[in-house]
Amino acid sequence: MTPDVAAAIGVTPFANVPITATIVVKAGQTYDGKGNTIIAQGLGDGSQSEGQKPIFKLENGAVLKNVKIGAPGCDGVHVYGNATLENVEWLDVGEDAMTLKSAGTVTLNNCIAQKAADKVLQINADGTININNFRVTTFGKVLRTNGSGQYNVTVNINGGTFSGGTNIVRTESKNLRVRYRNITTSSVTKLWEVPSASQVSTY
Ligand code: ADA
Ligand code: CA
Ligand code: CA
Ligand code: CA
Repeated sequence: MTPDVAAAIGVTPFANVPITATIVVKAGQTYDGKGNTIIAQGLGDGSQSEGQKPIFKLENGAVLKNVKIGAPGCDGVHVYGNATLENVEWLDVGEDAMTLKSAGTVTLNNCIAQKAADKVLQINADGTININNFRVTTFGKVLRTNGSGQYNVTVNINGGTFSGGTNIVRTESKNLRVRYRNITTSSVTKLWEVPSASQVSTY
């Protein structure tokens, strides 16, 4: 909708919001993007090079909602501790979409991620990742723990559509558990790339 049409019918149009620095959501605070699209400048090119800056940094207990992250996706959303991401859409995932940087519980509700050259959720700490109704199209791994790290991770997936990718979960950790239900997949090479099949169950 163009701004003039929006004004004529009395609604606020969605907008592109340019940023030149990471948006920090302080501990316990909520950032409501109101459906707008963040366009980063100077934080990275959205390629697979490491060291790009995040679009959002979520401190412990932060909530990020109703926001689209446009290209370049840079290093996505960094989470320190607990966080909730709700109705967040990555239009073109950059190096990765979300990274758990320090131990916590992260809940993703009704999120969408598209065009991830490799990883979507990068897990670099112990944690619980609750994934509720996640739609991911074109990816390498939806969730990947860092390297050979033996992170203690619980992944609960309740509802999801995953299409065009290699794995939903790839880990080297024997201390990761996945529970899932209500998922639809198409063109995913191997759903669970984990040390032992016993780490994965439905519920
Ligand atoms: C790669 C890299 C790690 C870390 C990770 C990430 O796996 O080897 O050191 O940077 O990406 O968090 O994107
Ligand atoms: Ca990486
Ligand atoms: Ca991409
Ligand atoms: Ca990264």
